[in-house]
Amino acid sequence: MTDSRGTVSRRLFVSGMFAALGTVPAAAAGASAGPSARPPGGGAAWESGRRVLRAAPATVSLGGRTVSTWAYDGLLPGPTIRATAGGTVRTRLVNDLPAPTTVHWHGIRIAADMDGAPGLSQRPTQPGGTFDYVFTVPDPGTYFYHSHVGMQSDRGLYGPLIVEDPAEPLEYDQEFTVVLDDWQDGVNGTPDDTLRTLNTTPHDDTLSSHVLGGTSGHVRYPYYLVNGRTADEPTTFVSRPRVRARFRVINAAADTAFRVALGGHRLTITHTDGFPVKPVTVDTVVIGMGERYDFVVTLEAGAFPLMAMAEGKAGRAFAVVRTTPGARTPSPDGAVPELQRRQLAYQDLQARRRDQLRPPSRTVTVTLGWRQGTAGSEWPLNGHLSDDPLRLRVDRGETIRIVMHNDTHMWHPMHLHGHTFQVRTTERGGPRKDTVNVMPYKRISIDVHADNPGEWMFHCHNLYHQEQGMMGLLGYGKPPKRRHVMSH
Ligand SMILES: [Cu+2]
Repeated sequence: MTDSRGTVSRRLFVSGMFAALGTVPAAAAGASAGPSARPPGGGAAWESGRRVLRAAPATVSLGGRTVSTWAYDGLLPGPTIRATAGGTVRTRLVNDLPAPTTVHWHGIRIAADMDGAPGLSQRPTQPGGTFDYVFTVPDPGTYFYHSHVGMQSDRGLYGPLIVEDPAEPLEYDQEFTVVLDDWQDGVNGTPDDTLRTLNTTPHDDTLSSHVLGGTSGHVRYPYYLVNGRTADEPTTFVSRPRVRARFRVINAAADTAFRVALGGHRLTITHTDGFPVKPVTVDTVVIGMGERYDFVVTLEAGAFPLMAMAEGKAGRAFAVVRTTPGARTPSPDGAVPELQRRQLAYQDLQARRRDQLRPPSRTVTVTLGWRQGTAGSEWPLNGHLSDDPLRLRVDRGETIRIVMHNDTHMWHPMHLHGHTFQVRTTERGGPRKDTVNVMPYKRISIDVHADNPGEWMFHCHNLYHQEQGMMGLLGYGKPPKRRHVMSH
């Protein structure tokens, strides 16, 4: 049984099981078994007690084809970084890219100067340079890291960050990390080329809501990936029947939400954006860019499709969950009826009692807008673009409510750095999250407890929208220097 507050310890027979299967225990540590299995830690290098994370041009295999891109340690996704809650991550970024870069530790309640926000918390690290990221990880859960410079995270510059709970209350036998991505880099130009194309193509705000059905993004990608592999030569997650498996699903895509289901199984959702929720069992979950979901499944015997449909687009990411060696491999084109069954809604999610925030002392409204600018679409927050950003001011210790009103036809997965807010699906309830989809023409309220002083980015995690200006700031105390104080 799932019991997010229970006392039953996780059964740790994982490495023994993998020995029996003739594969490596690293498969239990997040990498998939099968064609994309890799050695523990990806053969990480160390310098001065810091794990080296090397950002560099790389040639990677997506399965059937090979592409040139930018990646961490030559891997796609980047290496899984694991830590224990309360512990310290020590990572030395080595920038061997031909461009400045930073690493953002998405979702971590981090010290502001380690947040990797270029021009805000740090200067980007120049080509040939290094930067030491040293920070504690206060909260367990499923996170990820990615470049926060320009379009770089739409290349290969992302990887999982898993923070383990030393007193893990969730009972499971084995875990898999599932990283979803939309991919074009090295296939038909670069993400920067795509951004330039978007900026020179007139955008019809009235037409596309029908054509695209309120889609999460603009870009038709040639590939959608699970753990760096296409549907044609998919990742295989190897387990055994009756194993209780925890899936940590991360949407690292720039412009695509995914509708995820596992054929033949229901999903018991246990966490979103790292934080536990009261478990709820559904058939499918839609995951916006920057969001994460953990779910547990008791696996049946056979081989099953793990399907991630690109929401509002034609295309899919696909992997195989195999518990029986001889079972026929499912087709990426096969039907997965669970995709049409009960879908998780935010209203289904409830934080634990101890994670509930106090009622807010005040409310601010942020309107998510669109307008045609001289150089393409602009996506302002209360009329402000990132070059003159909306500045939300908070006092340390207060809780404020931000009501986001999406006045556009596109999704906006809004992400706040340095905090995990509470989505108010009811006046007193809702899940803790750091990224929330604000659907076309809808409103959503989040409460933010100001417990981590700094100047923090608050932005759309559609990378194209972010680069077209959809970025504000949340900061503590009096605004630094510039006069553009937030308006309500
Ligand atoms: Cu957006």
